[in-house]
Amino acid sequence: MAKSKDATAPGSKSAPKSGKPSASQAPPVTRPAGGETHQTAAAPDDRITTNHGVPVSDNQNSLKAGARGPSLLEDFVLREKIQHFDHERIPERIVHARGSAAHGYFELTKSLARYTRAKILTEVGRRTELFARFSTVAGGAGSVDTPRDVRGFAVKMYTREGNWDLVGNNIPVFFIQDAIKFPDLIHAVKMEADKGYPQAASAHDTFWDFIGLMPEATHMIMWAMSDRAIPRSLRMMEGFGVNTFRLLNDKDEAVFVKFHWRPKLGTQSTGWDEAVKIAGADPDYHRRDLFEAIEAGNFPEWEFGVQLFTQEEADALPFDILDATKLIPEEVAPIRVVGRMVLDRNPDNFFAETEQAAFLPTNIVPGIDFSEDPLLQGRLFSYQDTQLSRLGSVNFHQLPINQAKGCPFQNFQRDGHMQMAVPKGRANYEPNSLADNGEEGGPREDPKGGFRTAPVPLEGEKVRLRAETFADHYSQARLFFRSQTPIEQAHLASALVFELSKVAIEAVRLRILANLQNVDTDLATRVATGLGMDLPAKSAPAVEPQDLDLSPALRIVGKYPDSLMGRKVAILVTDGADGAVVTAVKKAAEAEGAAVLIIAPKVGGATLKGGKLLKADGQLAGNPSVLFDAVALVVSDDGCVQLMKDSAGIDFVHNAFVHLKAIGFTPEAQPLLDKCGVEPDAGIVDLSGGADGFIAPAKTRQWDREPKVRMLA
Ligand code: HDD
Repeated sequence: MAKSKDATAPGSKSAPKSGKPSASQAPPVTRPAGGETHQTAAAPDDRITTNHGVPVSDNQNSLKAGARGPSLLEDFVLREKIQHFDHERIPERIVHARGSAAHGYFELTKSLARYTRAKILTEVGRRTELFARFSTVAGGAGSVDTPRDVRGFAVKMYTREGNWDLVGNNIPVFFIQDAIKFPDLIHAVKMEADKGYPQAASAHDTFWDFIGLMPEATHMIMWAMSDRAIPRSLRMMEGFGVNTFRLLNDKDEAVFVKFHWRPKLGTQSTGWDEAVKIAGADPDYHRRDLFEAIEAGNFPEWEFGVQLFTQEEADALPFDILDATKLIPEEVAPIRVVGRMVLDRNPDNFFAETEQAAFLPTNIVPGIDFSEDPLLQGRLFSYQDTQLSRLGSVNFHQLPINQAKGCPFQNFQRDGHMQMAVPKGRANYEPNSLADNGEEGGPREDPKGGFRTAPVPLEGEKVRLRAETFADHYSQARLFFRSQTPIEQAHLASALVFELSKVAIEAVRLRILANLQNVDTDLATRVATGLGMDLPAKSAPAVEPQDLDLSPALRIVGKYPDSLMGRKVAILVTDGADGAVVTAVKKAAEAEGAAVLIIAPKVGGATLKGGKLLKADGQLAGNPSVLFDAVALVVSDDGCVQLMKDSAGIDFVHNAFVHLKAIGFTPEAQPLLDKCGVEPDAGIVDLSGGADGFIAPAKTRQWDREPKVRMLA
């Protein structure tokens, strides 16, 4: 059995039956019937070689002692290949393991020369190459794209003065105030230590146990339970530098700064039920969306903005700007848009670029400086350190994706694991006078142009203390909740109900309810009602929260752009459908910038009324409506009957309805709509009156429909 399998395996070579070639036998080079290889002889430039350059004659068969004999240790081709494969994986990131990235550029539109000497922020019109990676936080590298989670928003800008990495999130605040709590936070949110689950989910005991005992996390929890934590697309997320930084001008005068990225496509989200279903339908939903958009030439773009404020302005705020659990409302310090980021090129290789990219908050350029934020201070150690175990070498900065591409880099650091550079000469120390001897002396310090730290006066005792100014944990949580629209408040409350319903320890649920009352009594009551629990006594806050002026800028609902750019529309077509309606919907949606896909029960397509075949872009079962922003049902009477017998057809329509999407339909689809419980509203559009009426509701969600289809807290 084994013998005949060997002899006929594709690409295998025949060998003498005895397995012992005699001196008179020709080498086994002929291929038996059924064993042909698809390979043809390679030209010298195309041929496979070992890692050391030796051409490989056979990439299908290992070297054996006879055709059926054991493999030989001397087969360096086999050993090298298997050994390299065995070591293909490197440790995934301890957090933000699941990520997707793209290349692009930063372009400055307004100079900040008054505030900074950083060239990237003063040279208007110059384009700086960059690499941006977006990520979830809690899940492993192979987890899905759409859990409820914070998203990392990391941008590496290859400036002319070194790499500047802005390693932020899509939420402007953070869970904790001091870096010393970070390992605890991450242990609590990741898979529970004994069980190894849940993967990529905060809805479990240990996370909420930690949160209940850490009131400073409450503001971040408001964001994490909002729709911001279930983004529609990586292209539709805001980005924030989170920590406060400084800008430093030529005279070393400092001003505080917070960094912002604002997506051209607007900030858009999915619904929770939708996100859960997308996770099953397309675990790579965000990665695919980013890749396909760039491939199609729809380059994602963000405005780059700064909030600038002086020490005096910072002192006047009712919170501490060194506290990363606080934001500065745009209404208090407006965002000045001074540049843009465009992502216009997909990585060539996921591992070499996206996986090996090492973002470091310590990558900063002259004219920008850190603040004393204790979370940031800890980050300044952690990232460099984590790369050493992840990438395994102090020379990780030499990897192409991490290299300072905008300028040369040179110093007297030498050697180390995986050194790629070949420095010449003997100048490996400084100062040296070798130049006086006619030798290469190497680079020198640049007191004027080099990186300088803001001369911030500091004094005090060594203490393990948190400043009193960090003590108010609830005012901004309240500000966020109360600034939301009613629909967003209902989503936030419902998310809390969902997550806490997964918490088995009742005391943990009670503690969260006790804390939530410091945010808003109505919120706490709604969550308690949703949990079917009595509201416990309010917990005592360290500082009584204040009612701050609301910030409508914190909302998403009501701010979707008036366009279909970046959105996907599906036209579900059956045999016998009216081709003219398909064409009209496609044309109208594409005119507004949508990507339109034809979905049919069979991947080959549908035979339209009149006999013409319309090719499909996808088959119904593999393309549920959760993957689209709006759907049109262009069906025949018979086609409708078929769809009503198919759970994929029923789910397609039902989910589009309960996910608040616009549904265009030809009258033949009415029985299907009825079966799926679709009730008329502004988003349910009869296409017999033309396709135009479908476009406006396709640009948004039908928020008014939600109370009809979902019990919200
Ligand atoms: Fe972090 C990765 C963002 C606090 C320690 N972090 C990482 C990434 C992002 C952030 C986007 C992934 C970068 C990439 O795509 O490779 N982290 C943040 C933000 C924070 C924050 C916005 C709060 C303002 N992080 C934070 C703290 C610590 C870390 C307080 C530790 C003291 N973060 C890390 C890390 C990671 C990381 C362990 C894991 C992989 C890596 O760095 O490269 O060093």
